[in-house]
Amino acid sequence: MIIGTAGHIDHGKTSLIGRLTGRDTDRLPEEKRRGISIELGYAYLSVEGLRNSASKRLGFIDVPGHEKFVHAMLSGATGIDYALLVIAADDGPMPQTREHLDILRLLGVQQGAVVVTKIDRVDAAIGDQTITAIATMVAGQPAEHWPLFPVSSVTGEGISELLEHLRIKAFEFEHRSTEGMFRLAVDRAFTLQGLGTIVTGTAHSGVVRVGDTLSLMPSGVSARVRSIHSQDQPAQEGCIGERLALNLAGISVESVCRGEWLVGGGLNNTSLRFDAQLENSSHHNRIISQGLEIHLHHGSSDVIAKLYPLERDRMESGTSGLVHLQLAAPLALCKGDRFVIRDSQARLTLGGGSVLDIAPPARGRRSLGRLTTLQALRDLPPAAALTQMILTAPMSFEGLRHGWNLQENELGTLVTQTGAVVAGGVLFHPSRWLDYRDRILEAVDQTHVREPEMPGLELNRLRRVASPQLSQESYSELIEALAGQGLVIQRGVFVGRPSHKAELSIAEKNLWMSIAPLLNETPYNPPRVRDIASLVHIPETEIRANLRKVARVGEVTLVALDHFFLTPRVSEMAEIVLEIFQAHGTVRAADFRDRIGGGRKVAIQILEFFDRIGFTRRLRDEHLVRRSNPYAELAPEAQSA
Ligand SMILES: Nc1nc2c(ncn2[C@@H]2O[C@H](COP(=O)(O)OP(=O)(O)OP(=O)(O)O)[C@@H](O)[C@H]2O)c(=O)[nH]1
Ligand SMILES: [Mg+2]
Repeated sequence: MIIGTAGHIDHGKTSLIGRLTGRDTDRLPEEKRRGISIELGYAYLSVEGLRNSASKRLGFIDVPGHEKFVHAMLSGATGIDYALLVIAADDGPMPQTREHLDILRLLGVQQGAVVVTKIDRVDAAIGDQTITAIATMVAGQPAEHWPLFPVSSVTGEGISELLEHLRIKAFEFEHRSTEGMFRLAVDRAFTLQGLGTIVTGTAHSGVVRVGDTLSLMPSGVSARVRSIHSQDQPAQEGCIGERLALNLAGISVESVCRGEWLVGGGLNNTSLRFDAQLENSSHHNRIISQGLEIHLHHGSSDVIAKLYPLERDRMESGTSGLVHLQLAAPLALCKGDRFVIRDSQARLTLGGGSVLDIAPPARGRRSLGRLTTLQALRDLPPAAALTQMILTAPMSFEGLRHGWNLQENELGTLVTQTGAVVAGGVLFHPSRWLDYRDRILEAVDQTHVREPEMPGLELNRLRRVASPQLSQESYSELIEALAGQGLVIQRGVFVGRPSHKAELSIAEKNLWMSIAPLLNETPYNPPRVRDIASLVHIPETEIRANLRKVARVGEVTLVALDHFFLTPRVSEMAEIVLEIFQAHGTVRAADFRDRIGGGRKVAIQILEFFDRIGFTRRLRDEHLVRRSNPYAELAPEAQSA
């Protein structure tokens, strides 16, 4: 359990920790000289369990109370389990008492105790006044239910009662779930002789073990865990709710900064913008308008950000709502993370909130669908929220894993609960998936009516027509799924309906067998229907009918009017086009003709065919290979639109 202090300057936080743990956490000469805390202080204490149960380690984080060091208090207070709100009996609640209390609430710290210090300095009447003032201050807040301990760090009065209370709390304390990948908010990095780089911080999720590889976020530098101190004692592993010191191999102390995160499991969750639920604190009467610049405190970091209320144009003080934030520097964020905002001069705590989505869409941020999604993310349990989210837009598996910090098995369970269709690493709402399916089938059916001699619609043209928003991978999986269900069939680079198929009779097959060698003789300029008719002495209409049927089977392709090519030869010509494109960055009819022989007119007709099926696109007199094209496996590197 990690216990953090909070409270106004000089109210006795450091003295209290000293009295509880025997350790003076003000280490800096400047702290000694000025008699105030500047940096965070850390101390630990073992407490014995009842009967034979093992002892537990309490970790204390002592924060400075000075108004100039609220940023330090903020980085110390994120991730604590239990707060000690320290108030001097002679002073009563002061500005930073209120501000720290506010911060604790905004960071979601639910548990704690109020400690009234310096009782040796006041008489009973003053003590009572202070207690009344405290009661007024905490009314309506989580702290309203916290126990109160009057103590003196000078005489020791009340200290043992407080200690006993913390001991009981430590054993009652429900260990937070170790779900998710390991995340530690870095607060210090230093070197130890003979050991190398040591990084300390509070673990916010998951478990880390000796030998694990962690990455530093947002920089992405990776390091191996050589050894672990958990709550100041050697350990094989460390987990959420513990103060950890990690000895890291493969990373220099200079490359680690306070405010960064050490994460496990390849978690990659940095973002420059996110959507959140925000509370605009009622204390300062500040209105949050579009684009308001603020300091954003998240974990142990502090970045400049701009705020954009989403539901209204302005957020009055004392209200809560959905907001979009744009950051001046990337942060490693996860859904559910708490943050606090302060004004641009870093003088006032304006409010705080929790992260809902670390990858908001570029457009339609304030659309009804989007707001409904954000409300679901805020109000509903994970599976229901995710279902709503993918109803508005498909979501990538990886985006979900990183944005929500989920381990593989957690991800699997969640996705199963939503009933989402997973294709190409993307989650689709089942009803959206059916929409895509219907659009594809409709486009294929229409093509069969319009162009009965074609085996179907070229793969990528179909994508552009029916489902342009789908990624290539998701689309391929969708086509595969439809093929698996017998709803479509792939014939070469064409997608058609299985029913759109001609059965060749014996006589038709025989005729085709006699035509095929003719087409193969001059493969890149085969005879047209009329030429074939005169070569084999069979009426033109019969030859045309035969080749149309063969085209439906996919063995020939109708490239131009009455001009059928053997399908494998068309693929070869596509390859030639691609070679020219890769060599020259463009394809001209003359170059293509030089490669395939024959006349210029035929070369142009073939290139026009490639334009039509979506392999190339025309730009004035030239042709460019499309990036996603039916022969894409030939051209993973092809550049073009
Ligand atoms: N008489 C008396 N003096 C106390 C008590 N607790 C703290 N003090 C004195 O109050 C002064 C401030 O105490 P600190 O513990 O440094 O206060 P702090 O809250 O840590 O101050 P910052 O870290 O600067 O915010 C010191 O001179 C302490 O000796 C107490 O219970 N009784
Ligand atoms: Mg102090």
